Amino acid sequence: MMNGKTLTIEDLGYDSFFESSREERGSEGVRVARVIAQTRGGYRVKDVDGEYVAKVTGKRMHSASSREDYPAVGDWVELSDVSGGQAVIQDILPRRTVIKRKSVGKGNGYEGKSGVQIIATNVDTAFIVEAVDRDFNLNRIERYAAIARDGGVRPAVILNKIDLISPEDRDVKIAEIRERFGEIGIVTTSTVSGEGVQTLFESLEAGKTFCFLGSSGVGKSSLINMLLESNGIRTGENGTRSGRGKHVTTSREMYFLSNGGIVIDNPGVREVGMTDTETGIEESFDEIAALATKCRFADCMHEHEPGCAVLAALGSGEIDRERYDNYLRLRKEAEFYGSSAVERRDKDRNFGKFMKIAKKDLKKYKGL
Ligand SMILES: Nc1nc2c(ncn2[C@@H]2O[C@H](COP(=O)(O)OP(=O)(O)O)[C@@H](O)[C@H]2O)c(=O)[nH]1
Ligand SMILES: [Mg+2]
Ligand SMILES: [Zn+2]
Repeated sequence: MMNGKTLTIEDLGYDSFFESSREERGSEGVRVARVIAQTRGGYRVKDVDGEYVAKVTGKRMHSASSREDYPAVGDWVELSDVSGGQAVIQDILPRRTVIKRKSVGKGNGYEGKSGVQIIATNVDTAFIVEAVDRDFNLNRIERYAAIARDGGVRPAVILNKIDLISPEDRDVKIAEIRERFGEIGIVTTSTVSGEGVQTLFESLEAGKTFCFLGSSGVGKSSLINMLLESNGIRTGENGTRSGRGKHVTTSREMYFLSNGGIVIDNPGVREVGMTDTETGIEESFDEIAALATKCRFADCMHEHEPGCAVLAALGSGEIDRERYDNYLRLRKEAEFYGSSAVERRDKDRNFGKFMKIAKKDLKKYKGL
């Protein structure tokens, strides 16, 4: 595929990490493929020989205790019964990284109305796509950065739609991001002028997996369309070309670029909830975490405790009020999503719904 060469398993993102887990499991002989799309009815998986429509086994379905036990886009899975474009997923190889969130929107049965939703797995870098127009929001970038770091994934920022603002305003936005996030990678792009898309393309290293995160409408799919077309991207007056906006993402899907980069697109995410772990938050607020080590009490919540170094820094202006408020809000959200009874009940209910759909599919699919 790559420049006419034969497709190798490394082109799909496979490496020694997955090879060693196969060795450990003693399953080197078992056929593996990568999950490239999740649809209502099942999965699409790909190996060097082709693509297959795949379902999970009944046995696996019965032993699954949470949605995280199910395959997600990015997973390496072990297959059986590969024939006629169909296959059966027997197991998932251990994940190197997992990007997940608390789902708060309406799910499709696989996701549920609430509960953990896996966005993508085995991702190397998450690009947080943010548009520079009126929706630009540093707090949102912060949330996405937290869920990426939480899953062991390095975040970077794509500032898209820069055709809509002046170079001066763009520099202001870049400075704001720098101030909030320090050394994070930033690429500025426009799918209208083409500016920056080549730079983005070149940053997508062969055999590595990238995930585009961001609200609906920021331009994730437009960017991926442009990246797919590019063997060296043209710049300039292509604002009216028919390709723009032609593919609308309705499901998670993985794309293989001509330079070997692997990109996962995501359907619009209305709101980003936090997962129940707080490590991602702590890492996104390094300076607060650093101050917290100087608080008098080890379990200081930095709200009203005496001897609190965070409150002292707030008082002296060393950290700003907005950032402090944001920290508290994210933390509360994480606590809220972490363990409410209502949530667990909803999760069970939605999991039940998922099982019903899945079992119906299973009946339709002969030979299981
Ligand atoms: N002005 C401008 N519009 C863009 C740009 N990129 C995407 N759009 C438009 O933004 C809208 C949403 O784009 P889409 O790629 O579907 O966003 P997604 O929901 O993040 O996948 C579409 O109407 C695009 O044409 C850009 O760089 N500049
Ligand atoms: Mg899209
Ligand atoms: Zn404190």
